[in-house]
Amino acid sequence: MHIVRFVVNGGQQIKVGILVDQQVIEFGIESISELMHLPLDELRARCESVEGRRHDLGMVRLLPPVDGLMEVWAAGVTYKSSQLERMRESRESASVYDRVYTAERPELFVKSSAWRVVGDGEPIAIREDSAINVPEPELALVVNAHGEIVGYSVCNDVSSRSIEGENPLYLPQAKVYLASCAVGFGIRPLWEVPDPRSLQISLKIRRDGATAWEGAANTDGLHRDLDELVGYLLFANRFPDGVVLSTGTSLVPALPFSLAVGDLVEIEIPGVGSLVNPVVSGRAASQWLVEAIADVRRRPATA
Ligand code: DO4
Ligand code: MG
Repeated sequence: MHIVRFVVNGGQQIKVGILVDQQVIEFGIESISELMHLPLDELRARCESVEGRRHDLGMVRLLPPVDGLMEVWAAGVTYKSSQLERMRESRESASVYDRVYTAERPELFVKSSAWRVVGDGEPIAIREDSAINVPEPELALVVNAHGEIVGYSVCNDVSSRSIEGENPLYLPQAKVYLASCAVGFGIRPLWEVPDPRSLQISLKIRRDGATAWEGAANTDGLHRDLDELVGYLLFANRFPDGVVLSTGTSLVPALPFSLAVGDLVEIEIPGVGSLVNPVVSGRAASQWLVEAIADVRRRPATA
């Protein structure tokens, strides 16, 4: 089962439901945020008793499961490979990555507000002023307004390695720009994921009909507890509509690999979900995100 946000094909009214066996069943509400107000046990009861209108999957368009006041945050340098690659790209600032990997306090940063999140099949962007750009496939935690992890999704923390590598203080520009954050097609509820610390994460980058890069990892390599990451995120903050916390990447293509326009980035976390996005460049190519705030039909055709 996945909790999904969707519109019926060609329609404008956003709905929320569950996706089971290629069918979407409506909850009778219009936002994921509303579900995030429920404590975990009530959310589960709601999901297990949903009886609304049904749609075949082919008759709906799935939207990213993030809305309202929800935000996407991300953790960094949570896997050894991420620490080592950051140290390689950043030369004289290498020690900051070394220190944060072993520090008690994790690195956490704001990745996106809800409206800026790209969904499955929609284009992600690389910056025109960045030479080296990578996808970062990550397990994302979905946390409700009460601070409970209620489910999981897939996040692509698309990043500029050259901008971050120049100076770590440029991290917000390397990480937070239009179409730099993609989230999978739905939320796999917590009660259906027996062990989130033993999930395969695979990444494939297709270019001109061939595989330009591929790799696989497992969340058992995550250096932090999930509750510890959520604990730090909530320590001095509140998320009245819930929050998505991406847990960091362990798949970083070695330098000087960079994403290119026309690439197709495929991420899969079996048991959680998948995310496929073509790559475009520049702000103009992602203007649809701004237009889609008022009209969901402005979202582009999906890959
Ligand atoms: O320190 C930079 C960010 C690292 C990151 O996003 C990751 O490890 O996934
Ligand atoms: Mg990341």
